[in-house]
Amino acid sequence: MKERIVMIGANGQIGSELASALRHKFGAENVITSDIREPSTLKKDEIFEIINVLDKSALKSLFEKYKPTQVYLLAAMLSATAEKYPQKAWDLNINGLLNVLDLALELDIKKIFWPSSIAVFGPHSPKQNTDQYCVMDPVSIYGVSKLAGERLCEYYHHKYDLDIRSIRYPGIISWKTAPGGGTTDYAIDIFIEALKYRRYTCFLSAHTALPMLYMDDAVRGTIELMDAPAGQISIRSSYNLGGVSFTPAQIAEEIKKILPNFEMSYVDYDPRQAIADSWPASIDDAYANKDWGWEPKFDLASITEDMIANLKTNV
Ligand code: AKB
Repeated sequence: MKERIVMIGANGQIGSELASALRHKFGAENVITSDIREPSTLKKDEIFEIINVLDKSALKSLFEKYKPTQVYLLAAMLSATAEKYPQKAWDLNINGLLNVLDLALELDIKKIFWPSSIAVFGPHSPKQNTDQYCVMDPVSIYGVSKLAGERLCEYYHHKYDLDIRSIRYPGIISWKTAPGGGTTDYAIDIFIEALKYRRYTCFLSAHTALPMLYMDDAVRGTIELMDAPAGQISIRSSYNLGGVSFTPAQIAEEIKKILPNFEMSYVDYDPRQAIADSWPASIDDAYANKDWGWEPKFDLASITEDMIANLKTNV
């Protein structure tokens, strides 16, 4: 079957890189990107539409116009911004998802991708190698909305047989597109400031370990999950996906190997610390490995080398 993809929230960190990979795989004419604003660049053969996922009738017209076989819903408010606007975060993260799920049933859209997050875990979840199935008591509104979203995904799969697939993304590190409003954003900011000023003041404390993933791995993993035969997908809430795990102190040490005069300092207090403290330090992704062969390729050293090599020419 010829695939046609509509991506919602395509201007964000993951969307912009995933969209180019999907255009490469399926052809630019078969990937329609959308967001609430025009993207900063758009090539001649790329199709883009302005859409707000909360406007259900506009969303319906978009789906009727392009008749997608797959929808990637990436519009979301991330953890730190969501704490400032909890109602808006809930509205976007949950009602946006419900609009897509309902329209998928109504218009017979076959496959959906929706991103969850490590934010679904909480203070009573195991900290190290956090299991796919364990206590989940998120304390951030972002985590609460992602956990509720996971339950909706599983419900729509079991009740209506919707082929919905999802990944609990850790912090995603990339050099092409900046993230916005996340707790893990320091792991990108640090490279930009290291190259510009040779110093960085981190908003998380030196020994806060968090799970992270390089964008190349995140894009490849997402496409591998979407390509896997439906029979191999045993999890319809969202898959744990591991990459690397490190602290601000460890990434600073790695940067110093390439930029020896780099200096790191830490703020006394930042509200994002409480969010980070409630999240896992590392993730057990055995199900993703068993079900669809997931293996990350980038470690901290190769991430650091690649980030610096690519940012050097842009910063
Ligand atoms: C955030 O920090 O909010 C995101 C996430 C881990 O989902 N990067």
